[in-house]
Amino acid sequence: MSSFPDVPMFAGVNAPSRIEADVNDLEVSGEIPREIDGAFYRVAADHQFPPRFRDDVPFNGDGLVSMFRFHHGQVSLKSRYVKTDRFLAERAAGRALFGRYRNKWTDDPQVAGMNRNIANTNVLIHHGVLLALREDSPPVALDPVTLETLGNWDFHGTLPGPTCSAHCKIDPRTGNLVGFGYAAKGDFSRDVVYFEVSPQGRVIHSAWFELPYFEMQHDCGITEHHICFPVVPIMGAGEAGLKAGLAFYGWDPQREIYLGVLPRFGRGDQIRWFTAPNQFTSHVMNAHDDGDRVRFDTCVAAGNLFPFFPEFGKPFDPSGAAVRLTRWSVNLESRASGFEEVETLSSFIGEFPRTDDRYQSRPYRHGWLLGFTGARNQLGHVDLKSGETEVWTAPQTCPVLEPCFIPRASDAPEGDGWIAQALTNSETMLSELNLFEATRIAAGPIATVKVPLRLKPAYHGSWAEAARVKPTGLPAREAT
Ligand code: V55
Ligand code: FE
Repeated sequence: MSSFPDVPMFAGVNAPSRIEADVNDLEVSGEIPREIDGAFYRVAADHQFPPRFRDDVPFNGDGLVSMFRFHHGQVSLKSRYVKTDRFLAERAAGRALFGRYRNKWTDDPQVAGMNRNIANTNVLIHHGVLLALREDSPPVALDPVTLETLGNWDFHGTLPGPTCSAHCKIDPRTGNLVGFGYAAKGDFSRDVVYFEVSPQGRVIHSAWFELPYFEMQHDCGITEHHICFPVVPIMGAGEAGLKAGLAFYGWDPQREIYLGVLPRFGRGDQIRWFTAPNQFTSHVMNAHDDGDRVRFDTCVAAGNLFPFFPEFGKPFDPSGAAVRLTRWSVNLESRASGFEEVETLSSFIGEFPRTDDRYQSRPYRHGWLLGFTGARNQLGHVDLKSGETEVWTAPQTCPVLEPCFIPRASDAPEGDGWIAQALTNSETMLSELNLFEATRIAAGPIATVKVPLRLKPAYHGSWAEAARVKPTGLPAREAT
């Protein structure tokens, strides 16, 4: 093995970890409530091999899934790489074969035409399989107990396009997985296909439409009756740009933005586009119907939050990076082309928004976010009823990671439960999982699970109660 390049993306708490671990009964300070029974899954981009290009973006690391399994007041840790086609090809070769982020022209010719998926952005259970998701590819299925890779997953042959968003939602009323794929007729195509996957794991409805322009369609919001698509100008380089060495995406600080609202189970030509001046959003907290209005809650900044996707040909401009939870309201009855109302819901500067996911698509009261200022060592809890935001500040100057809500019981009221939240302690360089009373985070963690290794910072994850942490019975893919 050669060494990883000496660049910030692989330095300090971001250094590669690459560890597939099985640690039974982790050490805990404080007490894990005995009622917590289930698994917190998360996925990090953790390069198996040094990249072929030292200036590549962090999104291009191999998906490494970890599971914190809670049972009877104890916690164990398991972590496994997603054994994608790409991971297995590189393992067999003993080196990186695939080149830059979403740029097949920078690959070793021996992998031409091969699936480039690295399954590194989100993990969630649906229809009894743990789906490792990445927006440029179909899902990869893992066993929820062993984390062994079962293979590429196309919902029993019903996935309508070549891609599936990492931010599929689970509708708490129906149990459907509500998803979409963009770049659905090839990279840089404006085509999107929205789909609903039943609890039986098959696509039961799909609808195609075109974006106003090609951009990174990273997330969506669902209401009971609509699916909403925020369109902001994280523009594509195009094939010629990729061949000329540009990054896949670049920010446009001028272009207008849109919110697309499509009736669920509707046709693509029923999408309604509302527009607003240039601004940035990436991750969606929640959305809900309110009579003729759709309320769409997302983290909004004046400018770009992706330092590695600056305006093409220019250095990153951090001046518009203050990001706040914001409600966009649109009126489906009016013929107006703009947003009806824009409301900042909290002054807390935060991203990676999460809810009590039993309240996705519904009116809701509680949300949690990560602090998104310099040190990134804060967690915020927004109470939309009282209008207050409480904040917990980590003792170390280290990036905290996306919070995840664990309900106290399946029928507990909204917000009654805990927040699980991982970080890497920058003094010990070991990771920890903190557990908070979800609506009393300022009081600090009630328990800290000590991880005897350093986990690479994850992107996204989810909670599954014990009844869903079951083996699939499907055979695992052979590792080479
Ligand atoms: C994001 C993450 C990705 C990606 C595109 O957080 C967008 C946003 C981890 O990969 O490919
Ligand atoms: Fe994301």
